[in-house]
Amino acid sequence: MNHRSLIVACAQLGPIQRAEPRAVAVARMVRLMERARARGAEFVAFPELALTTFFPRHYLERIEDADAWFETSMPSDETAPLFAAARRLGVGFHLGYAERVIEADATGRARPRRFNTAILVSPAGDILLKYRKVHLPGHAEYDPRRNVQHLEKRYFEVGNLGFPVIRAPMGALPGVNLGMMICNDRRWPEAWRVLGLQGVELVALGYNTPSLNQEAGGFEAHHLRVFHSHLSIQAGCYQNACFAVATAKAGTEDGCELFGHSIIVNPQGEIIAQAGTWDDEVITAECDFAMCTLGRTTIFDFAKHRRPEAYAPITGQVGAVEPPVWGDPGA
Ligand code: ING
Repeated sequence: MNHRSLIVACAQLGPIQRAEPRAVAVARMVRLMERARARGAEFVAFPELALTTFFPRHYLERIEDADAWFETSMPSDETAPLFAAARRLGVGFHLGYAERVIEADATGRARPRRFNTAILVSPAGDILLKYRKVHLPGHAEYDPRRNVQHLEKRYFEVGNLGFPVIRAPMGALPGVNLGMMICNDRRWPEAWRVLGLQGVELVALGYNTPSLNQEAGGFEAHHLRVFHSHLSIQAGCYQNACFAVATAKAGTEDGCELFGHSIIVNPQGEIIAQAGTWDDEVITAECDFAMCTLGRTTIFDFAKHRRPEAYAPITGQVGAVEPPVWGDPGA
């Protein structure tokens, strides 16, 4: 039986300091891609915002002053070495970066727009798919209560490309159903399900997640930070019968620690590879897409078992609405 399988890798990045030039980060990424290829990888996933430090932790009065952290073209002179390495090695890849474009908005007016973006790139260097982060955590204005700011809502617009899936050649396979999400998206089951409803087989996602809860909202035990990340990804894979390759940017940037623990997860929700360091590290695993078939032809046969007529609140509401109060008939 011809196995449809693909060897995938997480190219986990250690910290990128505020002053670190892109060329240094890209050189580190090329080395990771080479190490992944040496271990048989045919597809390599890099983290969210992989080219720079996680700059949304810095408050800048003028948004334009953050533009040095954005890419205005992809590829560019600084990222060209990564595309060249992919061609040389015959490896496809996933890359997260801050995107600044001149694009018409909903009113039809073209203006500068900034997104937290990720792309899937073929070994030949074609951009197969682009995604812009939908779930932007944190806040838009300076929050004096926080010991570290998380200003994604300040620097990025909500993604306007939905959660797309594309069937494209990868490795030795003529077609794999590939999708993406970014960091906080993984905590929202809706994101996974939209990909699942397009038959996604492999979800690539990168993340920059602080080890300590930055919100002053209350105590959260440290070990739960990683648990919640893994739980979200394992549940997403199990409930949509897909694989995920989830890659961290890790380590301490500007005094703020990000956790690593990149993982590759199968359609049973099992972690089949996990990073052990919080630095530049490659993990690999073989994804046999026959494993997707079991879930989507039994428990998660969406056509047979889903009942959208009962799901209206999921797209009809934004926040939760208080339930009716029970009245004791005996009172
Ligand atoms: N980072 C974090 C994430 O969702 C966060 C923000 C951490 C939100 C923990 C809630 C709880 O993994 C990014 N970049 O989204």
